Amino acid sequence: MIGRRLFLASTAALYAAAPSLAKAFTSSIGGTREYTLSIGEIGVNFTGSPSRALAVNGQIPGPALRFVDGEDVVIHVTNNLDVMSSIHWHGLLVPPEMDGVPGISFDGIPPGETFTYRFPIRQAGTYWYHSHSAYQEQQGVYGPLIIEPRKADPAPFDREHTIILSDWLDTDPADVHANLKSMSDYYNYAQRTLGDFLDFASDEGLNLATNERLAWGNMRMTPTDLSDVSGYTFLMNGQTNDRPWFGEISPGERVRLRFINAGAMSYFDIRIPGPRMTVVEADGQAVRPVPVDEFRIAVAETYDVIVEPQDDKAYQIIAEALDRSGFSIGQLGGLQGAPMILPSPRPRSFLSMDDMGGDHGNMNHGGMPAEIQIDHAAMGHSMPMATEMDHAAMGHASPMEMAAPAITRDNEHVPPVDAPGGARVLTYQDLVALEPNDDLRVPDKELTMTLGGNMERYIWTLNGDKFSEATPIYLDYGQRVRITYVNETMMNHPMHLHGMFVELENGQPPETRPRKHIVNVGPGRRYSVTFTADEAGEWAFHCHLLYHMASGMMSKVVVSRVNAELSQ
Ligand SMILES: *[C@@H]1O[C@H](CO)[C@@H](O)[C@H](O)[C@H]1NC(C)=O
Ligand SMILES: CC(=O)N[C@H]1CO[C@H](CO)[C@@H](O)[C@@H]1O
Ligand SMILES: [Cu+2]
Repeated sequence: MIGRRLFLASTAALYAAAPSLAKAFTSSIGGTREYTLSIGEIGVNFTGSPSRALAVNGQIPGPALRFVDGEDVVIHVTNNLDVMSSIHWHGLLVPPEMDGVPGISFDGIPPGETFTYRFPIRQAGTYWYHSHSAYQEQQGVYGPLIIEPRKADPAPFDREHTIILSDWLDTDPADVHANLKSMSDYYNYAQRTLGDFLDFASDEGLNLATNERLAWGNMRMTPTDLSDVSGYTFLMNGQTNDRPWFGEISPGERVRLRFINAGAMSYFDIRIPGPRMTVVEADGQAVRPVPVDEFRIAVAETYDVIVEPQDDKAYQIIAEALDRSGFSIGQLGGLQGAPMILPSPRPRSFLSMDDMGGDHGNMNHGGMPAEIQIDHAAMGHSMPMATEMDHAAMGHASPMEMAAPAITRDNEHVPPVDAPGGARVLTYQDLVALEPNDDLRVPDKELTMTLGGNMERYIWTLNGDKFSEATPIYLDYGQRVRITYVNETMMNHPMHLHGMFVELENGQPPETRPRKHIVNVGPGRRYSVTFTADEAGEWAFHCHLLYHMASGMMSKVVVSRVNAELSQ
């Protein structure tokens, strides 16, 4: 067993373990690893009707790029489109001019031209890359990027698979965005009105306070606004459920699964009925192992888990969209193509005011998270469809499937719950950095970022401004900074600061706060992060929901050794 573990015995063994990289791999000479990528258009058929997509080296996802910590990187990216393009290395610590954001890092890659990225690798873990131009990420320009540590991996494994999830629409994303702007609930198929919700709440005896009703009204949103774009086909490693992705394993192996959410707008709840998953890495950073039955992956996050399936059979990897509009299914082990029973959708959850942080205890009866409770209520009364589906599930799903209860809730500031059925769901509070943080200074600069929006007009803002109108945020080099996100909307926003990791204030002592590149800020919540502004340059700072970013939810952070006074 030990002999087969990928302890980084040699880079040759490492690269042999990932066959798909042959295509992009050029050479590694004297500690420099070189890749050649090209962005072009391809034909696809994800939905049963042919459509056009954009791809890296002719494939979706693009080729897996693999590096070893400490290597120098040279990546030539050729743009074969007739519009500007770019590649951003998501989660990588790079010089600002190599970060790949047009208008901030560089001018972009013009049609027919090649841009060569050069930077040293100074980290390890699971990351990814994607276009930062227009809607190209939604159209297929993304791929995994894996960096092996120089020393033994803190979470050793016998075999690994990278699982990159994404969401696909045949509709041109520019049309999707135009539709969102003209009628924001166009894509919200399960639309309910505020009135419906209040009727439902009163039928259920939920005692909504007057100010709570006002809050719903002020947000101009309905309780089912879980996601604003729906109708997606979900992909796992570029494959649909008709021909699910297959990962080979042998019973008893320690298998590392590197999950990447490359979706433009979709969050997924991930479970593997059978073996318990142990989370060992979040956003590329090693964490103290956390055993879970399920975890939610926000847009652009990555999580590595270890599973040790004991039986020689087919296991299902189930990634269920947060809005319950569909799944992406994969197969782990067994005979490839073994017939699978598809899971039944779990009930859609209402957003409750409890999800919005703050003390709304009057909705919480019986000590259960309110959302779960509302789910049960919904199954009984006002969601006959869901009830039917659930009875169907009870009748036909495999015992494994039944083991996973319908639990949906936000992933922060909620105590870890052993949900009905004993399922354990990962929360941000469970994340503990394996390597201690070295800067323990108290922040000397405090920023509040208000996440705002108007769903009726589909405008999304940071501190009330659209990107085009926003003043950059100026930080002193070396400064300790706290950002408090205040979410005044009913949507999740996966906030992404380029260039630096931030430490989540998740209840851990400062030394062991987890470092992340994405911070999911739940509907109506407040969440603080701390970081050291130790990467000089101009950095993009935005919500990673593609249509939110494209609608203005973006800003620029400037870290410099001078000019701290400009920030006021
Ligand atoms: C697209 O896929 C569907 C279903 O798999 C198939 O019936 C159809 O022929 C395909 N179309 C093309 C043009 O390949
Ligand atoms: C809609 C809503 O509840 N928004 C809240 C967001 O968070 C801030 C600060 O906690 C509250 O003041 C808002 O009311
Ligand atoms: Cu957003």
